[in-house]
Amino acid sequence: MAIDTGVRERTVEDYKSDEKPTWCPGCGDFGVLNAVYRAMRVMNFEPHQVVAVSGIGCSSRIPYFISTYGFHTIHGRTMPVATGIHVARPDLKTLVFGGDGDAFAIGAGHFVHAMRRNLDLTYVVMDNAVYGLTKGQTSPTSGAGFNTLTTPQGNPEQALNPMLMAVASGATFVGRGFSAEPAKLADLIVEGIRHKGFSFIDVYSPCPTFNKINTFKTYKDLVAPLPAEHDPADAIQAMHYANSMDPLYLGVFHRREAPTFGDQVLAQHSGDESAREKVLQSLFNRFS
Ligand SMILES: Cc1ncc(C[n+]2csc(CCOP(=O)(O)OP(=O)(O)O)c2C)c(N)n1
Ligand code: SF4
Repeated sequence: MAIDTGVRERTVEDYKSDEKPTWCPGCGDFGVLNAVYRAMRVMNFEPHQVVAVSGIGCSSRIPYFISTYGFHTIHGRTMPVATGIHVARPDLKTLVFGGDGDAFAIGAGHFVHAMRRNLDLTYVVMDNAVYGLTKGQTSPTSGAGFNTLTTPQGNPEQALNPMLMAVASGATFVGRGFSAEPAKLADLIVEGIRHKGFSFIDVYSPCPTFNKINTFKTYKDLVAPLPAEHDPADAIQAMHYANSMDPLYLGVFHRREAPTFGDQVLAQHSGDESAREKVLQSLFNRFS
């Protein structure tokens, strides 16, 4: 479908592509997609000013369903590709998507360094605590004891806590949402997009087909909004709430201001905006 470049007040329909989602009925990723459409409408983005980047996985199909530019990359390599797009075209809004396997297993190294660099990107991870696309193996966020075809005696590993990892790695915006609450999730995504710097949003997005433990009901019984007195600038308090397993808090855990990767590079070139073009041009010349 041709991308609409007409400037006007947008509706949610403007961000829907002609492709219908191929997810299983009841998949949590529908709620995330719904929230993304809403967030894009609130931002009133021009579709041609946005790039949706993803890895491989059921969740990573999301760029097909959004009427913007899209890049369905390879498993675990969203961050290198998104970094390249962002550095080459900082005028575009780069939104990054993936599953917990894509982000925290094969992509874990890239994830940490993107946060440490404070790239001005928004990363939405659709966390179902399982590998959905490959039919139900454990992922880094699967709980200990989780029984799958590859762990018939139960998962012998402890689950990784992505929220702790993000705060500790220097992410300047860390939030968590739930796909059963798309309106609140949309607000969270909007906050992440408006944040200048790396925004990480982990979303409980159940896989009813392959994960019978981390279900909608499991989360509905456990989730709660972060206490009103929580100060997101306080990283230690953010980690305290991230460590809680009951309740599982939702909302903005951590937020702070820090120079972005782009700010730092610009400062090295004495604020010369054309430096980026010159460096990129010399790279293109070298490889063309
Ligand atoms: C380099 C590489 N290794 C492994 C795979 C196989 N593979 C495809 S998707 C996937 C994991 C999917 O899980 P997740 O990222 O959590 O996404 P979900 O399908 O659950 O949304 C794996 C291991 C691959 N495609 N490429
Ligand atoms: S296998 Fe799971 S994650 Fe994949 S589409 Fe089906 S419900 Fe969603």
